[in-house]
Formats: sequence, structure tokens, C-alpha cells
Amino acid sequence: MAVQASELQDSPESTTVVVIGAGPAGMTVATLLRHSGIDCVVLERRSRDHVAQRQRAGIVETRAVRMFDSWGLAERVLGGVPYDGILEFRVDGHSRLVSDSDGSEGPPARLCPQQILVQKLTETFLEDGGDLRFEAADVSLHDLTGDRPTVRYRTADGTLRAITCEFVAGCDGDRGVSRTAVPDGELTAYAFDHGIGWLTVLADAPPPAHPLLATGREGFAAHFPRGPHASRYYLQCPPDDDPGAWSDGRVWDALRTRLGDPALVSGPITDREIFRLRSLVHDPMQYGRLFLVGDAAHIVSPMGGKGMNLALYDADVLARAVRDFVRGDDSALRTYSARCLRRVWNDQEFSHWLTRTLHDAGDCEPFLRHLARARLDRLFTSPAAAGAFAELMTGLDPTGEAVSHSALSDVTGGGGDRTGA
Ligand code: FAS
Repeated sequence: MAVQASELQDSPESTTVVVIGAGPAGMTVATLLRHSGIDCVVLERRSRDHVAQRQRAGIVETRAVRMFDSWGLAERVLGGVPYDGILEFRVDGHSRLVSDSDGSEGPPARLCPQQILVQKLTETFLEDGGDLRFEAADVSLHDLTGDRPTVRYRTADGTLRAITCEFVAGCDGDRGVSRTAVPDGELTAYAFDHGIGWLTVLADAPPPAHPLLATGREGFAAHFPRGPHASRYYLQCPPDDDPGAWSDGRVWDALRTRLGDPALVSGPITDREIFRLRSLVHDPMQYGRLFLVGDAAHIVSPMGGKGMNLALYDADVLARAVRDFVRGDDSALRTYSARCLRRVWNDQEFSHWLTRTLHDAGDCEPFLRHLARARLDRLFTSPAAAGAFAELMTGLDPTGEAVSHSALSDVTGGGGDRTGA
């Protein structure tokens, strides 16, 4: 239950940015702000152990690696190994390798499990003197359209606290509290349900030679590395399927069939769940002095590996914008939402294209299956198509660039911008 002002014993603390959530988005915003000498406080509802062990994405795209490099932080925050840019497709068991590196100067993408990135960002933030508070319960946001919003919460020992700030970074994911603090009607939600389920399996089994995407009459399957001795697998299934109906034997049989690899080496399964492939975008990604970052603003299907990487993109744009703001220039803050949404729709389109193509090429009605297979044939045989694919996979396509000033939004929330009326 949200903390009431009347319950507070101590007078509120004060900082520049309160960051809600210590996932990839929150810890990237906080680490970049700290690196810029800007005060911030991170409030995370779960324990440090829980956040450090949560396994999700597995690749930091080229653009994000170069972003951390541009801040001089790549060595401190990135784990895992460099990615050689080779992706394997298997259509009816026939293998095709596609390079998704565009040959440009600079460090490549990294096969770095999300939890490793979050662990290293957390270590770097704390080493740099950052203020990170785990097990912060009942977080609530107030006065977001005023000059100094307030965030209230309850500490692990039940103490009630409040912090006033210039801005709030809502990095608390799809089921967090930040977006719910925005009054109805202020945000427009765009949603798409693919009507597809994925059984996702983590196992202590050998990783593939290359990240692998497979399609065929039995449906879609994928095999990704999650470290030197672990793998994540995806198996297409009905969206309301029961994970309990997938015994270990059934999982490995389906993987061997769909990946076209009867000799696939199995291993202990450490996690399995079924999730529905859905996409969601909230526009704008800002309300007053609240800025939504990552999954708090948008969800993209994991196909193409854009979920975590979009969170890192938003975080970079916001940190640079706050840095400019404290130096007296609010233009980047006013374009934050428009700039991120341009990128978000670009990656949504790419993930949608890849999701439809790899599912329609398999267990689908004949006309759409032929269309999808023609798309794959073009990807495998046309240098132009392969080039466009590489640009999207690396994240180095131009939609990451700054947007025009006409997209400026109001930063101070209460009407009137910083420079005038
Ligand atoms: P997160 O959800 O990661 O972090 C939000 C944080 O806020 C959490 O630590 C949470 O505890 C905290 N929080 C929530 N409510 C709070 C509150 N009220 N108060 C304080 N703190 C609060 N993406 C890919 O690119 N590739 C993949 O292969 C991939 N696989 C995935 C597999 C699964 C099973 C899932 C669920 C997602 C996957 N994703 C993948 C998407 C995933 O990587 C997300 O995009 C990424 O975690 C988004 O990061 P954040 O925006 O930081 O949100």
C-alpha cells in the first residue's frame, strides 16, 4: 500500500533523479548519470540476489556495445564474449549461415547474458559511489507535473521514506508502478498479439556454434548460447499451453526434430515457462517529469533480441539528455520521447518481420508459407537484403539518430518550456 505523506517521520531527502527499477534500463541510466557526476537514487523492489540471477536476454547488440564504449565503460560493464556476427538459419533442417556484422569500425556485439550485464552495471555503480536501495516496497510517485516530484517508499525494516527530485526515470518494467502513476488518457497504448506461444527452456547443455533459428512443418525452434555451459531454447507452442505438459523427454525430442539435429546434446533443464508473443508501445514515453525507459514503455517479441537492447538505447538517450539539462540545455529532454519512439517502432517492425517470417515459413497456411520462404530465400541470396538485415541486427541503422526540433515535447510538465512563458 502506497505511503501517505502524513505517515512520514523524517523530512524528504533530495536528489536529481530517482530511478525506479534496477534491471538493465535502471542500472544503465544510473551508471551513466553517476559517471557524469549527477546524483541519483535507485529504488528496487526485489533483493540484490534476485535481480542478479534473473535470466532473460543474451546478446548486447553492436550499437549498445559501442554506446558503453563511447562512455568509457565497456570494459567495466560488459561480460561474456565477442560475437562473431554469424547467425544460423535452418529451414527443414537445411542450414544457411548469415552474417549480421556490417563490417563497420568498432567493437562487435557481445554474447553477454542479461544477468551478467546487470551484475556488472550494479558493481560499477556501487564502486562509483552510487546509491542503490534494494527491497524498496510500496514505491509511489507524486507531483509529476510540478517542479519537484516526490517518490515515497517503505524500507525493508518498514521505515517510510520520501525523496524529492528533478526527474523520475521509470525503469520498472511492464508490471511496475511508474506507468500506472500516469493518469488515464495521457498515454496511448499500441498492442499486437501474435497469437503464438513460446516454450522457453534454460538448460545446462552445450551452447550452439552460432545462435540458431529453425523453421519447418513442426513449427519454429531456436537455440541460443547463455554462457560457456548453458543454453536457452525456444519452441513454438499454443499460447495457452501448459508447461507441465512438456516433459524433459518431449522437450528434447521436439528440439531434435525441429532443429534438424538428432544428435543434439541434452542437459539438466533449469527453467521452463511459456509466454505469449506480444508487442506493446506506449506513446509518449514521458509524463511531466517522469520518463519511461525500457519495458516500462514498450514490449517487443524476443525475436531479433531487441527487448534489452531497446532498454539500453532509451537509457543512453535519457542519461545524455539529463546531463545536457544540468548544463542548461533541455532540448534533448524535450525530444526524448520522440527520439526513442522512432527507434522503438523501427525495432518493433524488424522483430515483427522476423517473427512472422520464421513462423509463417513453418506450420502455416500455404500461401503465407510460400511468402515467408521467399523472404528467407531473398535474405540468403541477395547481398542487399543481407545488408539491410545486418544493419537491423547490429542496431546501427539510422533510426538511432537525433530527431528534428519539431518533435520537441514539454519538459517542465506544468505548461510553458524552460526558456520562456
Ligand atoms: P526489467 O523488467 O528487466 O527490470 C525492471 C526492474 O524493476 C526489476 O528489477 C523489477 O524488480 C523492478 N521493479 C518492478 N516494479 C517495481 C516497483 N514497484 N518498485 C521498485 N522496483 C520495481 N529480450 C531480448 O532482447 N532477448 C531475449 O532473448 C529475451 N528473452 C527474454 C526472456 C524472458 C523470459 C523475458 C521475460 C524477457 C526476455 N527479453 C528478451 C526481454 C527482456 O530482456 C526485457 O526487455 C528487459 O528485461 C527490459 O529491461 P528493463 O526495462 O530494465 O525491465
